[in-house]
Amino acid sequence: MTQSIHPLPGPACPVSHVDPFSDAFLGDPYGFHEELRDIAPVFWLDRYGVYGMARHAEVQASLMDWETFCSGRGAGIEDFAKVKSWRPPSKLLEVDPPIHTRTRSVMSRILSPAAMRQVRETFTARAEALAETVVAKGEIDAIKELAEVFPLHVFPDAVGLGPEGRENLLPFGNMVFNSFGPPNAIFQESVANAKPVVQWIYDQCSRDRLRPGGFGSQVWDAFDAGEIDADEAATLVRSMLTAGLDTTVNGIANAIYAFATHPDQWRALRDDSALIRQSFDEVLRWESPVQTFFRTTTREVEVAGTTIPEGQKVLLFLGAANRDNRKFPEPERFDIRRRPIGHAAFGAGIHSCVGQLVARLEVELILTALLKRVDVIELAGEPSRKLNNTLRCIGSLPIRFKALAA
Ligand code: OVM
Repeated sequence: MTQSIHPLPGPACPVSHVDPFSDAFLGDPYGFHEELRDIAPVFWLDRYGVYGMARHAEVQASLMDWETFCSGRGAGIEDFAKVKSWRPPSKLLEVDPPIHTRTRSVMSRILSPAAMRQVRETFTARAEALAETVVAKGEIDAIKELAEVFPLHVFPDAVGLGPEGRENLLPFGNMVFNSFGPPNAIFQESVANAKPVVQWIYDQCSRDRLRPGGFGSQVWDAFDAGEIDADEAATLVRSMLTAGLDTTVNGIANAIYAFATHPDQWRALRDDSALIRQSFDEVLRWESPVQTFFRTTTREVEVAGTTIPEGQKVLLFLGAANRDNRKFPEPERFDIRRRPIGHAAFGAGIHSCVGQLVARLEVELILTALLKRVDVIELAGEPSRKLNNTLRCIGSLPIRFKALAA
């Protein structure tokens, strides 16, 4: 029994005792998601004293209503109005307009379609070379040898980092994504020995470390132009280094996992490569790399009949919204012909993923390069999970490629 009607004067909605940051939940969230969606449009998670929403309609509506469901009090479980953040808050993820409007416009210009056209050739060459290597090997761990390798090669180069120290990027992202949840063992483990990692990340954000012309250097150009101050510039570079790696690693990993476990879908992609791009949206819907984010209410608000007071943390289950059968028929089915318009994997509204064109480009190029060479992708062993308070991660993914006849 995980559900009861809370006695007054508690929250005016059903209560769940589920812990969305427990090993059991994070290891296999989908049964819990169904339970949470079915409780009510809005529920109270008494383990943490926060509200939650897991149906697509309410998650989407809350993401769109940034004036009521703000980000400036943190996108994690902690309310910045009550406790100081462990790191200086993001100038992008954890701010509201008008600051957000300014920083966001700088970032979306740097990560625009025109910018993608500039990096496309380099990214393509690397995707092709990597596909050549892994298909020749035949059997690989698709995490260590593919999903981590590609973003860690192309993205830091595009940002303009030097060659040293890149091994700090994934541990840092892993830690930040854990920090949006409670300080549980998963989080504690990821912050152990973090000091040098954090220091390295902060060092890379200063102008003199960044190759002229790269994405990072272009952030500093916006400082020169007077659009942002120096603190904002450094922190926006930090956003790129935080949000740009672990997310795309798991996006690629989840794509490989989806196709390896659905051979008919790989065949469908081989038959019609025009489906490549939309197939990534289906991967994102089916296994969303970013599973949850918090918002904080700026006023009393009524949602689907429940009154939520001002100053409440609300946990939005993006991954659960993406498997809501009220929105997506047969949501458990991975089907690349589905057009999952309106999935919440990149969020929605003013905070929707500003780096999504990079993610889309990376996955498109990897799938294209593999598609040219691979007849069948299959599991070569049991994948293992890596638990993270926010991200849906795969720890190891043994994969066998059967090459196309030359
Ligand atoms: C940031 C940031 C960090 C993590 C995630 C994210 C998904 C942004 O520092 O701006 O967006």
